[in-house]
Amino acid sequence: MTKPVFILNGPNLNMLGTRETDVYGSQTLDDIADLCNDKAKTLGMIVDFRQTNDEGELVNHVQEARQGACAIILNAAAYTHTSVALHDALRMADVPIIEVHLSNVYKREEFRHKSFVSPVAQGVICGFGAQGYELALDAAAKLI
Ligand code: CA2
Repeated sequence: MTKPVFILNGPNLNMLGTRETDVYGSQTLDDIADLCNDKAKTLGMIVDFRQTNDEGELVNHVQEARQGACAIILNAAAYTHTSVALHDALRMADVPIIEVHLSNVYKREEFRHKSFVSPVAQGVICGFGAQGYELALDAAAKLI
């Protein structure tokens, strides 16, 4: 059976659409999950869409992807900028990794310019809002 693409979302992304809509857009995370499922169908892919506020759980999801996924699309949110544990897990993942951010982190505070994900990612998509997830699925389809 074909393995799914894991789409992993980090802390506070469950709050999307409720505040800071000027930065992150008005779509909820459920809306983005629907968008990803629709896009995946057009590409003949299956998506396993997850969100956690817990760093350890995010690491567990990345470890699970090693056997259980064909690629990882990752918006690690704030853990992008802080997590060596996540970086180490991603180094071991052995599947293509595409980093996504809704906002253009390079137009924002300097602490958002550092990513522990980018050095182990195939590529980075940021600043295109929810569409970034669709672009990442296009990229994943080409990579696998
Ligand atoms: O732009 C992105 O996708 C980010 O990964 C979002 C993170 C931020 O820490 C990264 O620097 C860039 C924050 C996600 C928090 O989401 C919220 C949603 C609604 C209200 C408040 C925060």
